[in-house]
Amino acid sequence: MRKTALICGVSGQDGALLAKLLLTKGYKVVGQTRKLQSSYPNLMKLGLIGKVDVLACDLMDKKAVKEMLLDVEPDEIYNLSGQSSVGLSFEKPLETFESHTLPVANILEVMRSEKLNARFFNAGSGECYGNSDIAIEIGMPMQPISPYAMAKASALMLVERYREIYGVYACTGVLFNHESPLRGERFVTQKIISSAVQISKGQMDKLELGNLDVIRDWGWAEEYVEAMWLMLQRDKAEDFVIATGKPYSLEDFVKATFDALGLKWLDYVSSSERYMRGNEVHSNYGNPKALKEKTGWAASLKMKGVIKKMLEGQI
Ligand code: GDR
Repeated sequence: MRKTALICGVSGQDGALLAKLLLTKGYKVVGQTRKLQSSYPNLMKLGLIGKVDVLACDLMDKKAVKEMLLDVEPDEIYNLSGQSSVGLSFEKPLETFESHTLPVANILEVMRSEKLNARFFNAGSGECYGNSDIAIEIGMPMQPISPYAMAKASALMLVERYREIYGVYACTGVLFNHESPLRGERFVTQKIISSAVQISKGQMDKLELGNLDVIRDWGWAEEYVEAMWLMLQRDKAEDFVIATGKPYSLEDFVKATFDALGLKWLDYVSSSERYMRGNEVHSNYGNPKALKEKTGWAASLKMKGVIKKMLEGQI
């Protein structure tokens, strides 16, 4: 029997990449978006227009969520919706909080009350664990220091408790930074790649960034959506870290990008207060060992591989 997947937040980077993956696996893919739009750039770039059934639903509205779930009857639900920029969450704290917690609460509550026979994946974030000098694993204490991280931490706890108390099949993939050419320029990797390419073509001469000392774990988004799918194929719902396990500084990322284009980064890049955050997580990287043990998944592309692929997507 052909399975049906419902992807909440189908128009974003991960939503579009997951839709592509599930279509190749033979799923019927229904994609939720807040409002119907005249175009879906990410779906278009992946050649998915007409292949995904896009529907509009306000995930903050429990009644609308219930109608959608009863109508679509999904076997698998993936929640990739919400305001995903940590930086922007300092300017829009409440909107960010609601955008990550209410949809999860509504989906879980409908699954519980209607006894839905569906499996639920929620996109979590390594950012919830705050600053850590060691690789983050499930079970470590969460220390959210941004509005975004507080929202994601609350959603993770909702999933955990609904699983524990009500036996709902629900799990969180604690995702670390994962990139692709579908990334918007609000995120630092796309900003660096796009600026470095323009600098190499003589169309730009300076790049201003914030804190270059931060340590992050950058992987390839296409591989991360595979991990999401694998998590829902298990008999038991469990939370996992989805990461490469390799920490790099932002300066490493900048240098490797400029090196790949034959440029000296120090000639072009500066650090400015303008791009610093109200509260910054200095070091944040994950330990993907548990996921590898349970599903065989491991990230094959690490930072330099990610840069190479992003440059290929740009030039
Ligand atoms: P992040 O991604 O906050 O880690 O969240 P982002 O690319 O925005 O920032 C990464 C790090 O780079 C520093 N930085 C800058 N960031 C931006 N955007 N622009 C700059 O000019 C700049 N200069 C330095 C940031 O301060 C930060 O430390 C991403 C998102 O995908 C989340 O949704 C996801 O949950 C986490 O990754 C894991």
